Amino acid sequence: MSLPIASALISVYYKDGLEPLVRLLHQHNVKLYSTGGTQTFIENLGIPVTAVEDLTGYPSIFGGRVKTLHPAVMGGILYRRDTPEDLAQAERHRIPPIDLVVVDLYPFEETVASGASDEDIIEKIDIGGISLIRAAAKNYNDVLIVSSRSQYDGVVSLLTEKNGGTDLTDRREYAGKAFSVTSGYDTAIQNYFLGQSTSPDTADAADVHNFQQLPENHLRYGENPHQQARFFGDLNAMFDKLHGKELSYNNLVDVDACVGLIDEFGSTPTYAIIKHTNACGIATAPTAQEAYLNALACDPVSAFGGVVITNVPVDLATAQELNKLFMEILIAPDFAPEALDLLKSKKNRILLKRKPVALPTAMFKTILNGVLEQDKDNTAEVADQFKTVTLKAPTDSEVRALEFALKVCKHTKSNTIVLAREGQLLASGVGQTSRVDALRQAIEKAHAFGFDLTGSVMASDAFFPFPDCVEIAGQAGITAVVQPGGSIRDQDSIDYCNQHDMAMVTTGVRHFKH
Ligand code: 93A
Repeated sequence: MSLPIASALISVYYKDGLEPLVRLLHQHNVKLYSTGGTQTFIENLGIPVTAVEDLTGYPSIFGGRVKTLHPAVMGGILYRRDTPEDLAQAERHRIPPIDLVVVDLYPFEETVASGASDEDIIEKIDIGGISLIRAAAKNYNDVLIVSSRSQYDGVVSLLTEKNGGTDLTDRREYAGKAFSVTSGYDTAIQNYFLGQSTSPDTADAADVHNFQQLPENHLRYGENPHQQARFFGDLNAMFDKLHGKELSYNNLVDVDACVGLIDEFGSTPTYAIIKHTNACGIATAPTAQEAYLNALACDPVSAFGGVVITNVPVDLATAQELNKLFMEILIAPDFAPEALDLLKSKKNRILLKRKPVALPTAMFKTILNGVLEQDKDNTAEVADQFKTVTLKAPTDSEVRALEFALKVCKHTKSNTIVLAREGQLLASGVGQTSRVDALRQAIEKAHAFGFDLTGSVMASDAFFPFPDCVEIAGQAGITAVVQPGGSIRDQDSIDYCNQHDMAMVTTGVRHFKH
């Protein structure tokens, strides 16, 4: 049965995004109580609100350290509405009920990350807000707790759907989220005291370790329609969606692959086309249009229905070419207005404008009865780290092609072989159980799309246990190779290269990706 809300206490640090919730509560005649800054915000909306001081009969003291910590507040949240003794005590002590608590805590982690002084950081340890959250979550039987600003939209939808009330299951769900907020908050404080706070360069990246604290997005389904799925994260912080439908689970996975790949390429105009997380085309060129056309040329068949990303604003000339492709998503740092108008002509095409946001440095995967965590693979070896192991050194152009191929290789599923020339992917073999198969697949694909591999280069994600790969590569006309090295039979591959006028460099760094 839906329980109506008659009164609410709102105490939030960041006020943005709060307005729709306050207006909705006002529409439902909810009596509002609030703390200083939040009270001013609500008053400025022209909505009546009672100061918490008027509820407690006590001023905010000690520079705001004690403002809601009072029996009238905690009691109003905690008393059991179905227990006669509690009802009698509430009446005797004139404690009115509080049916909804909305809190957005002091931004502790953000303050640490900003490099603030110890004194300022300590002041940002929220005491009253945490207590409000815990109290309201404990009494979820009677009270709804909204424990973070990331929940405003969700709660507005819920209250709209249920005509201003909530069911017990809703309140229990929000109580669960509340305890994950408070435990995440305390973990951040604990880390600070243990000297393990986030480093400044990842300061504004989402803390994925407490992922349940991040905004929760329901997805229509998971990897397949029979799988349910959610995404925890703030997509709005990362992208402005300029056009198109909701992103699906697979879209998100491909968008992530796109972002990881394009970030390897700095600011030289680059276009990449991704299918099932692997690049089926990528190119860098002096102009954006050329980069896109060269990327598309790699494998125009796979590009159909792909996800496209670029590191430069989309201009009209490139948009005219892009518009010919059926693609799911296009991601760019910006769009020229005429380009945007043109690209919007396809109803379902998703257009994302990417914002500069620091990304988490850790990655997770559930396996067996636990979770694997590892650092992201964030090195890509460049010319300085290449060690020439053959008699012949690669030419300058081959070095640039090897750098390019290696970056793509790092973002392609293992086992992989990437074939490229300067600024253009020619073909790759992806996700094969043998590296020889990956190479054969790549050669076959390159030929199928009309590329002559003479003078092209090859990158391998891991070392060659036998010389078979360089033999096949040499026969296909490939002249330079980059690989980690480290096989006990490295010399066999090197010998073959020396006998066939090929250059090989090693990096000492393996790039498996599964
Ligand atoms: O300093 S506190 O720990 N003491 C309190 O009693 C208290 N009550 C609410 N901080 C407290 N809050 C926090 O104040 C809330 O969690 C929220 O972040 C902030 C809202 O203050 P204002 O409405 O004045 O902007």
